[in-house]
Amino acid sequence: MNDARPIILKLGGSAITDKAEEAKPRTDIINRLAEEIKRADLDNLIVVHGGGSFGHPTAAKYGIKDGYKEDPTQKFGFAETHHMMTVLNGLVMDALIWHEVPAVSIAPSNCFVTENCKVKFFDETVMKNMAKLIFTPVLYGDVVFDEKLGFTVLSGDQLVAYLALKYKAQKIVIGTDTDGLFDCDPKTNPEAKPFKKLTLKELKDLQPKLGKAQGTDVTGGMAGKIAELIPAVEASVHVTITGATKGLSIYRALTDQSVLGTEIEKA
Ligand code: IP8
Repeated sequence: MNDARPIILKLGGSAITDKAEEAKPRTDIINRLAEEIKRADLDNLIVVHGGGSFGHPTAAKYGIKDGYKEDPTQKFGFAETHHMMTVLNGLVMDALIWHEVPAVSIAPSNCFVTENCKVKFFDETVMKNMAKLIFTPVLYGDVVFDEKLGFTVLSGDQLVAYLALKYKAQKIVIGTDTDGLFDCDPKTNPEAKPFKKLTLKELKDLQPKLGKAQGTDVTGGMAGKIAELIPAVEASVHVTITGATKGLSIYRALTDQSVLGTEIEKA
């Protein structure tokens, strides 16, 4: 029986896929991340990954985020977006299984329902049984049914915050394609300065100024992602945002070692 409060790891779509090209995985990075997860050897880990160049372009093409507009092609778009996510999830699962992590994927479209884009219902039966037997659940940003909109996109970040609140997470680790949050885009501005530590208030002040994502992003880029995380920070969950594309930052953050990145705490 595992009663430990979980550690929630988000693998950002910008880290595990190349957002400049549709449906392009970064398999070398996915493999290295699986190795880091194995090395961390945690029995209370929940992994959530983003959509990157698999989920976002298809969701954008069919306008899935804003709901069902009685356009029958959208139904195919919903199915295709979910399928694209299962393909990316398959690659993440391949790497985790290859590294002998007891990881099992949970499709959010099968157990979450939203209302106006916010989680309204979650069937946690499978998740609870996984926790009892110490499996590593792997969820991902997905299309979901929505009681007001028909359907929408549920971001990995909303899932992370929801699960962190529900299961009183010890901490959240977010792996992205930059070493934390910066005062401007470090990919286009070499003068960009990293934020080493942020309080909830500082994060709230910063959130509207954060940049849009490179490539298509139906869930609002970094500003949207941070907005989703704020409820978890409000509930005193510690958040580390660090680089997942190189080095051992994910392993180090999961095992409470210092990393290059941004630490976010309520106060
Ligand atoms: O990349 C979005 O998840 P995110 C998933 O965590 C889809 O925002 C289907 C676009």
